[in-house]
Amino acid sequence: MPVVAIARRWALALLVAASCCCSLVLAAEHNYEAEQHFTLFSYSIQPPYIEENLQNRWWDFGGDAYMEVNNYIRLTPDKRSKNGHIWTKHPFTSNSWIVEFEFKIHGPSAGLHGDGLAFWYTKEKDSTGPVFGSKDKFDGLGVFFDTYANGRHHFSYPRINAMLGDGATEYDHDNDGVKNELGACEIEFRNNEQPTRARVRYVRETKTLTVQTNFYGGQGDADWVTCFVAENVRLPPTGYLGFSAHTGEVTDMHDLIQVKSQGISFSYKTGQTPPKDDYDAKKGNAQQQKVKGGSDKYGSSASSSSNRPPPPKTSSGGGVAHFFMVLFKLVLALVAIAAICFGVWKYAQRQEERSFKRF
Ligand SMILES: [Ca+2]
Repeated sequence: MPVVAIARRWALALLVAASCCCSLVLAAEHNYEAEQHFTLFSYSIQPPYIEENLQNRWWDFGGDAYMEVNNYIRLTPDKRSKNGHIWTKHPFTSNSWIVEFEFKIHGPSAGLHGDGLAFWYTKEKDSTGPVFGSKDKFDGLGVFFDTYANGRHHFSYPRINAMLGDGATEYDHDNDGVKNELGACEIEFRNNEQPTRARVRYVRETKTLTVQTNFYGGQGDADWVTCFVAENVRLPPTGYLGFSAHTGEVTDMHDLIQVKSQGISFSYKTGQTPPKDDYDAKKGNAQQQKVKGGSDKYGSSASSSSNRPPPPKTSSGGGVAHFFMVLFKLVLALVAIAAICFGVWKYAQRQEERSFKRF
């Protein structure tokens, strides 16, 4: 067989290998084939909010929160030093989930106003405290819709950011949580005519947290703007769902309009199984080691970090960043394969020229 024909076969084989590599890179991103969503009615709330007995069977209201039936749940009125919250009565047990909610933060002040509203997924609930009206040193996730800059920053407000609490680390109140933030974005969600919609999505299988907002009211993907995607986020296996808000010296009305929660289930590829979640086991070991070490109750920042899940990778606008990272890997693989093909082709060409010279 002529050398050129052999080279062509090699080049073809390498191209096939390249396309296989591309597929493997994409498949490695997930080990599931499809996802299904199902509504979790007992973790959702919408007008009129209460039943005939003037209670809600699934949610508890507390602090200064009150409701106007059919309109809103007002977590705080436009008055100083108020805080209010609502929490689910039962912990949320779905491994992976999406919580969509509508809220309005508004008030007459065009100058200073605050402080903001928080979304919670935590192991404990109902405790009033300094973090947007809820307790500090929380264990789980807080996503903050912050309207007042406590510190001085290069970015503007309103701003969304999030923190993964380990039950010991304090929220960085004076610096608006910047020290421990998972991700953030600056979005104008105050005094909008229409309620703002937000979506918090957690996929335990990939340990990915996504926060999005929607100002357009539509349900299409194009209507949702990604605030951030954080990877390697390890949440407690169960957590109460909650919302809280507070005012201090500055004020605003913080209204929650409705909450819709969905569970996510995955169909796995043949031979694939869901990854095991060892959140409590790992955390338990870390706590035992800490007790043996004789550190103080909350530990130093160093011991505290040993007790925490691994620090998540942050990517503001990470949906796009994640896409480009996959694209970059693919391009790199293709460039490598193309270089090998080019080398083989050049070699074959030289061999062919030599064989002509001989004759
Ligand atoms: Ca703040």
